[in-house]
Amino acid sequence: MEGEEILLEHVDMVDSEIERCIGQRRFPSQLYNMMKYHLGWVDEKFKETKRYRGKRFRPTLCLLSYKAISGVYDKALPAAAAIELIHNFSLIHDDIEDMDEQRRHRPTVWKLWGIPHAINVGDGMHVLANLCALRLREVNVTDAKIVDVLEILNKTVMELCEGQFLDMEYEKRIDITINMYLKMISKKTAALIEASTHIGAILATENRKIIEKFRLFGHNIGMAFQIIDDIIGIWGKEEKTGKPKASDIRNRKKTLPIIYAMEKTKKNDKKFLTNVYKRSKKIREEDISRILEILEKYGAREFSIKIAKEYEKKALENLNKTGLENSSIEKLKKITEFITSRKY
Ligand code: GRG
Repeated sequence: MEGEEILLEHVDMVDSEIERCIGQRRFPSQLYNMMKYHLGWVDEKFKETKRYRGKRFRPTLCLLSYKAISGVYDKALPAAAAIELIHNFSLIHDDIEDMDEQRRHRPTVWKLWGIPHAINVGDGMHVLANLCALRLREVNVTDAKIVDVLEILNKTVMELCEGQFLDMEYEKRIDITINMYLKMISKKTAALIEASTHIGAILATENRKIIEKFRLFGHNIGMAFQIIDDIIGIWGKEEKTGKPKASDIRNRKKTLPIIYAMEKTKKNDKKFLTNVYKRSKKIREEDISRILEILEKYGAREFSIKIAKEYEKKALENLNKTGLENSSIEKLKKITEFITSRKY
């Protein structure tokens, strides 16, 4: 089974658990329908659909980390659902902050129902994540472990917030180094992926050494995941990403290929990049073409792939150091491979 199929195998399991949590709350139905829209369960008229769900990559990592140690999924399900809700609430807020009009090939929540509703839908989903995690009581997880899980989840949301802050601040600056970028993505993106494997392991074992290896496994895939996302944000195909071509250049995002090029370029190329990234008016098509040429000239894509591969290698090393060998470990390896070869 390939990485993508392994993710698909877990989508319904995660969504049923989220549904158990949301399903208990029905009024006002429009509020919950907007959440269901964002999760890809209904269309904008609130009619059922299943076409626009995300990859459910983080909860799958949580479930498989748990299963790799325990042999079953049961006790990890409420935590996996909570993690997916945190991811989705942060996307709703991110779309507002970036004024993005499309997500998963459809209009964003704020675009359809306005910013005030979207803020409320996102905040509600954030709280539901904690309520979902509290369902760990119903699968007989000890109170001490539930507190540990809630602490990790809430510290992780704080890291997301810090990472998002840095990302927005860096958009206004042209002196961002690769190290500053790596620190920012470790908070904005890797923290939640790290929490997924960490929590899966915490729920399954008391063995500190194994828990730590799973945490580091998640951290390293998280770093690779964001770097690949940066590559897709520049070179991804519109039909796969649902976003315009070179969308991160259009939005002047300081992603790894751009930061690398800013460090490496000389004379005219450097002057050009600095000028475009300093300006605030809309970026022109010819500027986008020239930036793409510069990135090509300095090997920015190859450099970024190399760094992502290094993180992938570290992720797999940590997984091997758990000393575990079973079908769930094999699936985690396949998902890791998928992350660095994905096109969307
Ligand atoms: C308001 C307390 C508070 C926190 C939120 C908005 C925010 C702070 C953080 C944003 C973090 C963010 C959106 C990071 C980007 C991570 C990323 C690469 C998302 C795409 O993930 P995929 O590809 O999405 O897994 P799918 O669609 O598959 O679910």
